[in-house]
Amino acid sequence: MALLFKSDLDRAGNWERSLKSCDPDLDLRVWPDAGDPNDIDYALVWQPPPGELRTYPNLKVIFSVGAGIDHLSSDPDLPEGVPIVRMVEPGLTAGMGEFVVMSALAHHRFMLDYAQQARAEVWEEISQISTARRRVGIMGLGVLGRGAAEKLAPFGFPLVGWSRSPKQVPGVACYHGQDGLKPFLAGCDILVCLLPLTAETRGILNAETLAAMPRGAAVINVARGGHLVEEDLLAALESGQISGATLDVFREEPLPKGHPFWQHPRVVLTPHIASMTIPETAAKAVMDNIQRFEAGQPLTDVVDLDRGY
Ligand code: NDP
Ligand code: OXD
Repeated sequence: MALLFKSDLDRAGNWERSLKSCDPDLDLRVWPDAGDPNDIDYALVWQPPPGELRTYPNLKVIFSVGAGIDHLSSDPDLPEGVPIVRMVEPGLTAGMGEFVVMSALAHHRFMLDYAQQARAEVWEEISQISTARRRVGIMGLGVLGRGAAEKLAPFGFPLVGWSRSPKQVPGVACYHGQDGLKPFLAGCDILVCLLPLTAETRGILNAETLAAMPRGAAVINVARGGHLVEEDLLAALESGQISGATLDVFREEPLPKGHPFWQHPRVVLTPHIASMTIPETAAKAVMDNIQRFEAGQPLTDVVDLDRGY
């Protein structure tokens, strides 16, 4: 059984060590040294070159190093009939929860305003409001959205959520579908986007949806850059409809030099690091799934390519 591994983020070799510690006999091939393509049974990959996965004729399962699979589904030459498994592992969920809490608290406690004041050497208080008066909305109530809701709950923010199908999440007022979108947005003082990027969700953060939020709301996009119409956010920041944004993902990554977000006083940006797959915990999730598959049991976390996530 041979596993091909490809990620540009294994600078310390943690993945190799972690996979081997799950199964010391694992025949691990690290891309581009795949050896005989016929040997490869499984691939664990992040952003493989388009067409690459088709060159392994005996490939049984493709594992995504990330929770998102748009780096795979965008490949027009993906091998047909090979299941794709997205990453679900506790380290990734925990990291996202931390980032969302940090960002929500920063907007709640006016940190953008204080940063601007500090640059202008202004010493001025802004009245504090209770978290009970700051509603946080989470678009996408999947593994990461629900994980973020759990981490936000103890702070006392009223939580609302939006998903494709009806959901019941303890402590979260849940909306779903197109009909639920506007009522959901109307209750978001801080909006967190944790949707997968699909044909339905591309461009979902746009002039219309930003206008449907309460005036002065904040946006946290930790999903994909393709969810946000960047020009519409810039206009909404300009008009004051949106008071600030935390952006971790962008239409083009790395964010091009000279992009207006870089210097924008109402934008906090990070280089797609809201959360990271942690090799130690993720290797176990992948190897457990492979073991299940080899034992003839169903895989977990398989992507429905028709749905797009
Ligand atoms: P899941 O598949 O577990 O959850 C997706 C959620 O989105 C589900 O609740 C789903 O609804 C909802 N959804 C999908 N399509 C629609 C739609 N058209 N309308 C309304 N709701 C919809 O994904 P994860 O939580 O694991 O991950 C979410 C995304 O986070 C990833 O796809 C990735 O893009 C991003 N990500 C970003 C990272 C970063 O560092 N910036 C790190 C990791 C992930 P339903 O429940 O009804 O199916
Ligand atoms: C992911 C990511 O999808 O890191 O896991 O963006």
